[in-house]
Amino acid sequence: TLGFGLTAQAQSPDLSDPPAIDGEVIADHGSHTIRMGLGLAESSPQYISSQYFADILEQRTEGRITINVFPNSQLGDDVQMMEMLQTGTLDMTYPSSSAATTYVSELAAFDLPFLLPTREAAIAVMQSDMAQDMLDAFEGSGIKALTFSENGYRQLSNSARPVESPDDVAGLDVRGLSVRTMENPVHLAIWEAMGANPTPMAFGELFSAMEQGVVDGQENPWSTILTSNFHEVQDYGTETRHVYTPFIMMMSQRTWDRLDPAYQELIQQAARQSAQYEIQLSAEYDDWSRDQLEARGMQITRLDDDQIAAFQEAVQPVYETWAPRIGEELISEIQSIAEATAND
Ligand code: 2Q2
Repeated sequence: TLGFGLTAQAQSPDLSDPPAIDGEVIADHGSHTIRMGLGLAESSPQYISSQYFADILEQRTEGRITINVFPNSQLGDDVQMMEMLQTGTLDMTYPSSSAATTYVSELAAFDLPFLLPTREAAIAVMQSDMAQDMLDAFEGSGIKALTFSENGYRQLSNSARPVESPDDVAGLDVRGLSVRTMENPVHLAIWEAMGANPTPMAFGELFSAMEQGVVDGQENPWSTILTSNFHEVQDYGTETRHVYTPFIMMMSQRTWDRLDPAYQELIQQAARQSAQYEIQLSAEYDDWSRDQLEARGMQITRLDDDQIAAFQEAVQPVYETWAPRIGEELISEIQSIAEATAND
């Protein structure tokens, strides 16, 4: 790798092509060059779909709107890039919802463990009116939140030992695993409940922290672990699927306010189209990435229903603490949307 997780192009699964770009060319309302900072590598669904977003805008404005995409946390980490949107020094970024709970506290619902049982349920929730209300709640923060998409189901990796149960996380005769988490209080609570030593850390610092043994492990979707080459410094993986994390594509309010309404409508539409494509890519990447990691030497533990139940039981205290703070009504609305998809 190029260090700090900067990676050469990782090969990718047989990905679906993006939908054809149709729709008329938007009349000339001036030219804009927009800078977009991403945390992940060029081979990630986040980056590939962001290039598709750029292609839609380029084609529908005959090049009058250009999106320059900067991957690999080059421009900063999630928290820093959101602050840069507020000051107008960066135009767009694409963090996990977990990094944005300081702006919209209801987003922490997505951090509750084992809340969303299937991708269909997660998609239904992200496309719900309640989710749109969360995006609208950024109003006044200096950030225009455009759409949700899929970071995905998070999996545990570590360099110390195979993990099949919460006891393996806590380490009965050895110390608990030190696990890097996103800078999010619910994630800290999840790993504390399992007896780990959680360390919040920006994603861009994670590769070198694992390489130097500053932390034993981390948790992210398989495609992030693969495309950021974490398998080079992590020997063990466990298919916990403990949280489903959305991404949020967002723009600086200052940038948004400079755009003609016709451009704003196009950007909102293109964001939704690219998010739909991103979710499809992320789904195609998921199991394939796990199998790639295994083929590259990572020892991956798959969990049966009883083993999953042990993890769910271990993190139950997180609900006791955080459900009242996040809002029981909001959580039960999410659960009813999720259950409705199971009956489809
Ligand atoms: O663990 C993480 O920080 C990641 O899930 C990131 O939130 C995500 O991959 C990107 O937002 C990195 O900037």
